[in-house]
Amino acid sequence: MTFDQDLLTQLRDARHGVVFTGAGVSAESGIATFRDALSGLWSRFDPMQLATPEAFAADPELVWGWYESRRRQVLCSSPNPGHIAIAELAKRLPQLTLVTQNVDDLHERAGSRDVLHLHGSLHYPRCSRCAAPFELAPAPRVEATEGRRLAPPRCLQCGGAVRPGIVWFGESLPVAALETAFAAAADCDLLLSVGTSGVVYPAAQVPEIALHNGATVVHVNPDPQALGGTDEWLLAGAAGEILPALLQAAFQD
Ligand code: BV8
Ligand code: ZN
Repeated sequence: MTFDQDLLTQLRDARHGVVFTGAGVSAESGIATFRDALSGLWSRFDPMQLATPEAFAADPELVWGWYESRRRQVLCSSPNPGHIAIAELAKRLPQLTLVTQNVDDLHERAGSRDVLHLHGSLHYPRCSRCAAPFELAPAPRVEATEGRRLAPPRCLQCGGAVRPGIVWFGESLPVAALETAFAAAADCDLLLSVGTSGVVYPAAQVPEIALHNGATVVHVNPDPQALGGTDEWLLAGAAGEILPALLQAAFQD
C-alpha cells in the first residue's frame, strides 16, 4: 500500500493531530456499524427510532434489550489493528486528541487514553429519574441477548428505570467533551476521520472545524462516496488495514 509522500510528511511532522472515529473503526472487531446495528428483533426499526428518549419511554424493555445486546457484543470483541494503530500514533506525535462517536470501549482497550466520547458509552448507564450512575454486573461473556427484550434494572437510590449512558437523538452532547473536541479541531494541523458517515451533528462539525482552520483532513473509509470535498484526502479502505500501513509508511519503522 503506497501513500502520497506529502501526506506522509504532514503526518510525521504534525504538531497536533486529531483522530475522529465512528462505527467503522470497530467494524473489523465484529461490532456492527450504527447503520447496521439492527438485527433480529430490532431489524424492523430505524436506529434513529430506537436511539431516542421517546423510544425508551415508550418501550424501555425493547430499547434496554437492544443496548444490552450491543454491550455484550462489545464485551465479546477485541480492539482491531485500526484501534491499535491509533493508540500507537499518540506515541509518535507531540499531541494527539482522540474524539469518538462510538459507545464501545475498544479505543481504551487498545491503549488510547483520554478518549473523548461525544455520544456516551455502553458501559456507564444511569438512572433515568435521578441520574445516579448504575453499576452493571459483568454480563456473562458468552450469553448473547440477541433479539431479546429485557427489563432495565431499577435504580438503587430511587427505584427509577436505569437507562443506557448514551446520547440519544434530540439529546445534548456532553458539553466538556464537545468543547474540547472543537478546540482540538480548531488547533490541529492534521485530522484523521476514520469510519464515519459524517451525518450526525454536532459531532460531524469536528472535521469541518479542522478544515476551516486550515488543517489537512484525511478520511479513512472503504466507501468511496464517503465524505470530503476536493480539498480533503480520502484513503479508501478498511481502517484495520489502512492505519497500520499509514503509520509504518510515515514513521518507517
Ligand atoms: C442534538 C449514540 C439538539 C446512539 C448517536 C432533523 C431531525 C431531528 C434531529 C436532527 C435533524 N437534523 C439534525 C438533527 C440533530 C441530530 C442529527 O444530527 N440527526 C441526523 C441523523 C440528521 N443530532 C442530534 O439529535 C444530537 N443532539 O442535536 O441535540 C439539542 C440541542 C440543545 C439542547 C437539546 C438538544 C445527538 C446525536 C447523537 C445521537 N447518538 N449515537 C447509539 O450509538 O446507539 S449517533 C450514531 O450515529 C453514532 O454514534 C454516530 O455518531 C452516528 C453516525 O454513525 P457512524 O459512527 O458514522 O456510523 P455509520 O454506520 O453511520 O457509518 C459507518 C461508516 O463506517 C460508513 O461510512 C462506512 O462506510 C464506514 N466503514 C464501514 N466499515 C469500515 C468503515 N470505515 C473504516 N473501516 C471499516 N472497516
Ligand atoms: Zn434513581
